[in-house]
Amino acid sequence: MVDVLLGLQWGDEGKGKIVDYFAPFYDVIARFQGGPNAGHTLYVNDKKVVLHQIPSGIFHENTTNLIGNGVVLDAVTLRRECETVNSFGVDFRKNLYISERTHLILPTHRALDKASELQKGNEKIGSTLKGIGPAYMDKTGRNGLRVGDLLDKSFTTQYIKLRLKHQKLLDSMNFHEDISAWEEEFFDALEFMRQFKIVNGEYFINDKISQGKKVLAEGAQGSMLDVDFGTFPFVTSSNTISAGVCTGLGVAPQKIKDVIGVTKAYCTRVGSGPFPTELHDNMGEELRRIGNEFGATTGRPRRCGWIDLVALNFACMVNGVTKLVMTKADVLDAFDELKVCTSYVVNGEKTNQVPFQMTRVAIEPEWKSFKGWKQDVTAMKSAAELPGVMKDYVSFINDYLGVKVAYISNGPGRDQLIEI
Ligand code: 2SA
Ligand code: MG
Repeated sequence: MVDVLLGLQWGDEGKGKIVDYFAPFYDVIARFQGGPNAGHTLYVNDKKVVLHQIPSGIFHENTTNLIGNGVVLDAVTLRRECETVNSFGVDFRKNLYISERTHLILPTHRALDKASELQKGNEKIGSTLKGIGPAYMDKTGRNGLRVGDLLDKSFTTQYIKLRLKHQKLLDSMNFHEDISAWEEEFFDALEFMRQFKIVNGEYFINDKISQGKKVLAEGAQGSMLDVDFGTFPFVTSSNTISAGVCTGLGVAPQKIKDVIGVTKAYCTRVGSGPFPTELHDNMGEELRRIGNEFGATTGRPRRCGWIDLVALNFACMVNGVTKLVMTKADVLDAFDELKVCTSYVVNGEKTNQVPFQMTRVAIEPEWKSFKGWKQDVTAMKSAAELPGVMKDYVSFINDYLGVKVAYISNGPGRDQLIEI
């Protein structure tokens, strides 16, 4: 069977730590979408590591890691990550597999990403500029190159053809950048990739499932960044929700059992786009400071606000969430008052639904207030120790969503996770 672990907000829910915690209970960890735009932070021997493309099970000796077909892969970033993993004494060659159907991000995809954002000006998406959008465009536009193509002698010809096409596009956008250094690094990295186990991912994973192995599909970004269900156009270019597991790995829906949804105890967003519960005051700054809310890939300050139950409820619905994990609860330790958004007033009308577009309407959140617990929870080990006020906060969220918070994370460490 396959369980899914994914983010329910705009990414950065702390998925990396949670996957790392659950990894020993699974035989295979698989990434099904996204690419180097992701930043999953783990602590290994108390040292911080940020993974972008390698599944978060890599530091567990007996875990197989698969980069699925739904991912867009940057060979240069992958190579760097492999070197990082190596520096921890882990041989990435042993447990890392890549689907031959995985699309490659080319140097010109990165250039196109930049050009597109420049062209958008004030309306820019706030992309991580890793070439994600253009690479997925070439996939759906039926032009992209895949990892399996590397093994074909026509690869370089195909590459040159596609680069030429991109170059014309860049010229028409009046965007000029010398990509020769990038290209050199790219070709070196492709050579490096030859030592990987490139597999037919869909047979690989289905064989594992038939053998009774347990698979965890590791989501990247968050549900509100899903290309179909997120705050379009301020989204990423993949299906981040649980449905993406089927297309991104080649597993049938009946094979999916638990969908573990991760949410922060509050809410953040990096990049542009609607964020109804964003705080523009001191409170928002306090959340950023205490929660250390800066992008793991780009270092950008994250926008901060209170938890949004309207959006979370929507995310639970489209994902079929069976269990919730609440992260960074300790960040709220010092606050006198906490708020949760229980409905929106959209153009004067109250609703509990996420509107189809959120940029051309005025959205006012309606709040329920809670007293803060004003207690350091970071050393607590069991549900019984948690402050009563925190239990009230969580139980309100459980009732609203109709799904239970099964774990609360009370710090960045591996051992700071309390089962409820
Ligand atoms: P892209 O790069 O084209 O997919 O960007 C499109 C939008 O998706 C957002 N996005 C993210 N949001 C949160 N976290 C992400 N990963 C990194 C992290 C981001 C970072 O873990 O911190 O370091 O800045 C991620 N990746 C993409 C992005 O902000 C755009 O709004
Ligand atoms: Mg992240």
